[in-house]
Amino acid sequence: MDLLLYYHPLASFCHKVLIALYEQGNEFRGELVEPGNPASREPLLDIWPVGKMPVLHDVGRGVAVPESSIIIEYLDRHHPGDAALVPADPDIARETRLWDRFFDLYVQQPMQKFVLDRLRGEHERDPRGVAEAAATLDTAYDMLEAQLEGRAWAACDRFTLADCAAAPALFYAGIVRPFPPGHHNLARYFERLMARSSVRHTYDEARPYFHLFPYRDAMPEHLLAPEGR
Ligand SMILES: N[C@@H](CCC(=O)N[C@@H](CS)C(=O)NCC(=O)O)C(=O)O
Repeated sequence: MDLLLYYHPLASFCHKVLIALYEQGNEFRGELVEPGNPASREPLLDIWPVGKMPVLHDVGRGVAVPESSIIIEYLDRHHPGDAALVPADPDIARETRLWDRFFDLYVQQPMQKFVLDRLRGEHERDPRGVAEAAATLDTAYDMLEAQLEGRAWAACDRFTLADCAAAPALFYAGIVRPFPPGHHNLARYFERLMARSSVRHTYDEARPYFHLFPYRDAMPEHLLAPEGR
């Protein structure tokens, strides 16, 4: 198997790349990195000492690629599927990259603030930082409600890198900070994402690990046990 992915099945930035791999139909081998198991982290740290997942190792080409967006761009170029996840048109590609950045920086990162804060001891918590993260998410939800007016997907008329970033960002963000009730475009977009087969596959694999998620108590039933399965 030429493609190895250092990952954890519960990690949202890993979900982003898994969704891309499933969209493209790429075969790969997952190398499990467990945060509490230093030995499992060593190969990842050798490649990328900051220790963040995911990292892709393309054994055939002898290339290691960190950072989820860069990995997806790399796969698009060297192991593409039928439809490019970064469209060829330069203006549409720019929009795609913009919304990819948006989901990583203004949805995933504030969501991570909530999650990491809950993992800390009582005396190490940062209520002000969490309140700032909540305000960022509220602004992001408002911006998305406007952006998604009359659109099926985040950046253009088809599924792209931006939607790979959106699915895991909104999956966990919607649990720690539920979408406002009147945000129907956002709610319908999230439903469309969750119905996509690459996304369903990713969460079917993550589901056995949900008990490790510190907001497990706040997860809605339909995410824990989707209808019909
Ligand atoms: N900018 C990075 C962010 C990656 C990231 O934050 N990964 C988290 C998992 S979702 C991680 O590795 N956490 C473990 C750690 O920080 O030790 C990307 O896009 O890949």
